[in-house]
Amino acid sequence: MAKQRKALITGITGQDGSYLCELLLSKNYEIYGMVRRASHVPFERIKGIVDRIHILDADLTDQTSIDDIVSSVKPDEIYNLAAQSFVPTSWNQPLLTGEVTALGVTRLLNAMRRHAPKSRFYQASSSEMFGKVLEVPQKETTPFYPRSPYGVSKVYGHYITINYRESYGLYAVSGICFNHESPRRGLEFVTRKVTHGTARIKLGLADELPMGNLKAKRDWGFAGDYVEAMWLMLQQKEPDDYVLATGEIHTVEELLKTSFAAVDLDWRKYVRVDKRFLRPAEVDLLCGDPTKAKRKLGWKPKVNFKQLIDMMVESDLEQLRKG
Ligand code: NDP
Ligand code: GDR
Repeated sequence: MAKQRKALITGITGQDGSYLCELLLSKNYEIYGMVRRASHVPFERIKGIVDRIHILDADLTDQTSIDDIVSSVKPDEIYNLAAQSFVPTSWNQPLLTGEVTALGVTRLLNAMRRHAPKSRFYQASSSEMFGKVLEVPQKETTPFYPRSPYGVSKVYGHYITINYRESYGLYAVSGICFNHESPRRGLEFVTRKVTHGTARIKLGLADELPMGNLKAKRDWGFAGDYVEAMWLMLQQKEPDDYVLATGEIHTVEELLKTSFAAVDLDWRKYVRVDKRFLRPAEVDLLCGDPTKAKRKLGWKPKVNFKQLIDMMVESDLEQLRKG
């Protein structure tokens, strides 16, 4: 019988961590989830599976704790999904964002180089690196022009991953992921804010939804599809970086229209623009070209935009009805 493979997932309590964990459990991996200390139990997204995995305390800002877990587990695969991932917060906390989202990658790569050099490493890079885009659609070779401290930190994480691959011969790769969403998306991100807001209005729990830039265009997919590509990227013969995207774009306005239409409401009656949600520097348009991932990994997203938003509205209605 084949040896059970061990995966270390940072950010396991986040949206992607929870889907990836379910996927790897279905493939019979032994899962080690890195969790930072909190004053509350942060297992909401993994509550159904937490008994089937090992939880390890560490923080991406603390090299000692990372060294300890990598040297004790010696994982076959490491997925670095942890980050300060909310773009607006990165202007309020630029140094923390740099410590976690940028330098945290180097800390983990250092631990892998020292204690598990045969491991395979996935870095969660982001379409935010393209920022003020220099080409449409964006592909692996498109130059970066980040527009926020978050985007700048992700560019660092991206290049340090390539640098450790080239300097030390590690199997270390980056998935340049475009926005991916789900019913488990944090409430502050635009899709979940809209679907949760729609459900609250439908159920009479709110009567308006304050929003930021309605003209922004994004390439939105389903998180469950994207974690499959992350896994596939670590199963290849040669380490390489890939754009993960749907190739289809929608405006925030279209998102509002689709979400409110799912409950037979007209979004225009409830939405108002509130300057508090505008950003110091905006990313106007992101549209990914997933051709390389399709060709080399055989990956393509299965859930389309309308199915995704319908799924999220349905889930928010159900959760709010339960109270
Ligand atoms: P989430 O914000 O849902 O999850 C982030 C995770 O990082 C949480 O588990 C959080 O823990 C953890 N974390 C934050 N700070 C630290 C720290 N100092 N030490 C250890 N863990 C920490 O993000 P997503 O799941 O949406 O995204 C996963 C990754 O992919 C992130 O790196 C994100 O930047 C990147 N990405 C996401 C995209 C998307 O559309 N979702 C697109 C492109 C890239 P806690 O629960 O304690 O807060
Ligand atoms: P983004 O996601 O910044 O692309 O980063 P977010 O959902 O926050 O914003 C998408 C676009 O919607 C516009 N917008 C609003 N956004 C929020 N959050 N709230 C609003 O009220 C609102 N109104 C309009 C924004 O201006 C923006 O243009 C996400 C994160 O998951 C990152 O970690 C990841 O790297 C990128 O996606 C790819």
